[in-house]
Amino acid sequence: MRIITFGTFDMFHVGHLNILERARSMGDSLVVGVSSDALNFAKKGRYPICNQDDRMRILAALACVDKVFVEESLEQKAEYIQRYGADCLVMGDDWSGKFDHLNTLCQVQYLPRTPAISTTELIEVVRSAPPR
Ligand code: C2G
Repeated sequence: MRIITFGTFDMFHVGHLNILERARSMGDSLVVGVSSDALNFAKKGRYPICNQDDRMRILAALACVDKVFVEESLEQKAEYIQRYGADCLVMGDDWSGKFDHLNTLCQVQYLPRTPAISTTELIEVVRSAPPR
């Protein structure tokens, strides 16, 4: 069973690792679509802290990840699922219901997010740290 998931994975943290390890444990291989810098800019009006090449290198180095590719558009998930022969799409439950229409192509599973950690909070913590 081949699992596919998508994300930005900026400032890689344990919430990211948890969902990737859980996704991998649901099948035999895990393919990860990493959202491009341009996609992030279009969606959030800012670039990620870490660029897409670095984000992809970090993901590719993980034992639970078998393949990494660039996600150029949020609307191309059906194409990516078919291109990589995925049997199951896994996303965190902040995306709950958003990809249900893809269940004609593969299973769609939403896993609970890891509480109390996010890239946004990490950026806030670093920003508000007093100067040494
Ligand atoms: N995540 C999690 N727990 C957290 C933070 C994130 O389980 N505390 C999960 C998210 O639910 C997501 C994955 O980690 O499934 C990647 O999160 P982000 O980098 O925030 O990805 P996002 O910008 O939501 O994805 O097609 C989706 C796009 O690529 C954007």
